[in-house]
Amino acid sequence: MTSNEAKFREVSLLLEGRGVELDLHRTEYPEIQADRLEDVVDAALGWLAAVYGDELVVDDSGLFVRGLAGFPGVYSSYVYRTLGCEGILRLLEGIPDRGATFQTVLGLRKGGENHLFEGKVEGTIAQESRGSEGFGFDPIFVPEGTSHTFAQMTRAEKNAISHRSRAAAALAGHLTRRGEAR
Ligand code: ITT
Repeated sequence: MTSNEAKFREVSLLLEGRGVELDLHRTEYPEIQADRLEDVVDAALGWLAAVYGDELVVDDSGLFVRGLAGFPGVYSSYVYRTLGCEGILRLLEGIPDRGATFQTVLGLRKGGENHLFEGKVEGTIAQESRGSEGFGFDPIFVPEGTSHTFAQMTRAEKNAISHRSRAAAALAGHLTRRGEAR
């Protein structure tokens, strides 16, 4: 479903409880340039269906920082690899609005159709990196209602409130309505 093992563990843990089993595929696929994760996922499902056939889940996520006009957004993967968490902290120096949204779009390909499920969590960018759990931008993202970063939480604590778990819940709800999950 993704080449990122940490994302895979988060989503599969959530779906296992609903009787849905996922396998991890490490595949490179072309990502289209678009402003919205939904468009990136929709195109990815088309590519991947040609390789893997009909039953697929794809995860694409991004961190949208308000004071940076939504950057890194759909470019989060590239920006994480190049600038990292420290780069985002540097870009925000002197910018008072540290509000940010984490978004996940899960794409399901089934019956020859694409279905998209979205999850968001609002929060702020911390003043400095904190914690060593999780992955990616977790050390600098403080979800609303807590003072801890995602990287200072256990996987279960992050899963209880995360963008990815909200998207996974929407996907599971869809499968349940179709009688394909508990
Ligand atoms: P795949 O494309 O193979 O799924 P990726 O790691 O590049 O793997 P994304 O494009 O979805 O995944 O993620 C964009 C970036 O955002 C990436 O660098 C992640 O580290 C980061 N990211 C995604 N979800 C995150 C989360 O829950 N917590 C922290 N960082 C996250």
